[in-house]
Amino acid sequence: MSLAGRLRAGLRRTAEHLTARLAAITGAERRAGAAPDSRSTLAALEELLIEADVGVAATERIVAGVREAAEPGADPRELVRREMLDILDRPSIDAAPAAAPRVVLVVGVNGTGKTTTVGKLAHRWRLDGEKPLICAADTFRAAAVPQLDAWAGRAQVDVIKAGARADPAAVVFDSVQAGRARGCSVVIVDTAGRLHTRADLMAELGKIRRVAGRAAEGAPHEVLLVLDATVGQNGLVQARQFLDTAGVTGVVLTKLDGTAKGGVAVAIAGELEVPIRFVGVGEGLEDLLPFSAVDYVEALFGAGDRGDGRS
Ligand SMILES: Nc1nc2c(ncn2[C@@H]2O[C@H](COP(=O)(O)OP(=O)(O)OP(=O)(O)O)[C@@H](O)[C@H]2O)c(=O)[nH]1
Ligand SMILES: [Mg+2]
Repeated sequence: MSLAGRLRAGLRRTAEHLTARLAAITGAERRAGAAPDSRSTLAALEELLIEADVGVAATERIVAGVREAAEPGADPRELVRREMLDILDRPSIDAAPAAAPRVVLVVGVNGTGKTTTVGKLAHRWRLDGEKPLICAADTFRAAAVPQLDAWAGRAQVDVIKAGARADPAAVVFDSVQAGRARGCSVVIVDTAGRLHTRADLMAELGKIRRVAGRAAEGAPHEVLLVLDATVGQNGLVQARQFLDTAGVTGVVLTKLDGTAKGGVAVAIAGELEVPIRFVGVGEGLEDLLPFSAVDYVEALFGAGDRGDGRS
């Protein structure tokens, strides 16, 4: 299946919810002879977007855009799609090329999909011709290392690990050195889940960052915050804490399959200063896709469906 096809499959529940509701609004308003910028249409649209976890700020922006852009006969679906694309399509930040290995830290609250994402990233980057090395810096949870080992096996990538309860920062230091010695292009660090409200655990991330910086200049070169899409808006609260203390440079939005909350990507893009880098659409090795605003919006609204009023 193509990347776009896999994304479409992953976003199916959100897309079905959005398009069915939008079609219902459009149909009802048309029958009532209302314009796309009528008060009742805009109110219904606002309610729908909030329900789809688009968030208050992004919803207000979209509704305002629809109000301004609406011409007689315009299809609200097309207007919403245009506004969403506008919010989602942000310039990607190209990190300065780092001396190998570059260090990518994967962080987030418990159970969001960090370890799974590390495995999927290693696989993707290896297929891209890179030489990844995985660092097992979750020394907190006993089952973490075997789980990561299994992923590394699937991705055919080596893992550097330490004993239980070892200092995660020390494992990161060793991994970066091992990565350099083995000629690896990237070291991907799996960290333990931590609640954004735990100051001590957040401080530990600060230490990992500092120690990584001592092992390689400019490290960590990328800090990916893994957010669980099924958590919806609460993910934004977590994100702000991690942004402030962990130096997050990008978001991975996981578990889009099986949720109707895929609109949360729009809230994230609208409200956080960092880009969405990847999206997770399943539990398999191949189920991590680079984020593309155009593909995302097409998957939400159905490519080629220009909203001709039929539904
Ligand atoms: N459906 C689906 N499940 C996912 C996705 N990503 C991760 N998961 C599942 O989410 C669960 C938790 O994943 P982990 O990778 O262990 O999460 P974690 O953040 O490492 O968890 P902790 O280390 O305990 O904080 C697992 O059952 C994964 O299979 C995804 O994109 N889609
Ligand atoms: Mg984990």
